[in-house]
Amino acid sequence: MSDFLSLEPKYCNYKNSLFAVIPCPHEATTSYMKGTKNGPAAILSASRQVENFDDELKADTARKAGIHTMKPLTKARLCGAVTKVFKDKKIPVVLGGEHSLSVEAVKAAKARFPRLSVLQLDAHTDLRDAYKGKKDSHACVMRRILDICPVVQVGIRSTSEEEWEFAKKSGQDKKIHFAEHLDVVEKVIAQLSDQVYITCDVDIFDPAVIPSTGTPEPGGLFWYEVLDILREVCKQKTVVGVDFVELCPIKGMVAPDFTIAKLVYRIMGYLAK
Ligand SMILES: [Mn+2]
Repeated sequence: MSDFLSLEPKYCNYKNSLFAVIPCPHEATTSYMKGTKNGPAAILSASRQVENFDDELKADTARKAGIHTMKPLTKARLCGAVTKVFKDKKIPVVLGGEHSLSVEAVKAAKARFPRLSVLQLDAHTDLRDAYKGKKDSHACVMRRILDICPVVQVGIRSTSEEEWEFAKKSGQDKKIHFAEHLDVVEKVIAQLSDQVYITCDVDIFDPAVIPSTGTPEPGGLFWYEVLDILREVCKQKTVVGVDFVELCPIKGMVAPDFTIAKLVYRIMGYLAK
């Protein structure tokens, strides 16, 4: 796998970099389209085509902050790796892989940042207690994360009766923001604590933008709508780590891979303020 942006050594050595990109090509419980294990490599490869000069921020984030790319690792090693990145005062940027891996990163974040909350960008609530007999399924990831810390959910347009009943009973329904209501940023900011971990399932985007995902849902967000949320959260909160999961590259279709690579770089720009 190539390094993010394939930077010159002085801008990507571990010691001087603010960002640690962690590829985690985990895939075990995907339920519809397969191939998210190829997500990290596709994002890294596409990142080589991203301009280092950010057109929104008018800055070269890589030179300003440094971006180190780690060797790909398994889900079992993710919590330990993220813990070390926090200890070294860096921001982990995890590239998946299926969504279930986020639990490991959030565990590490909660240990370091006790007031942690999670912002989930996703088409699906992922609040099932178990799916196909598995509690660690990608369809249950936010239920597992709710056991660790509060969660605010944005871009949602698919949930099951079981999940909705659970959400109503637990009060989580107030923190579920459906995709049809876009004017939610202020509410989201108010519901998050000051220390935030962002987990971004790429199916937050409309399938017109990102068809390359395991469980696509119509009615998703577009580029500037996703940026508007991320920009404001990064401005008003201490974002301690992020992940981008569930990209399922389609051979010969590079636009979605490039879109996520550019999104990863943009959020680094927001955080390198
Ligand atoms: Mn999803």
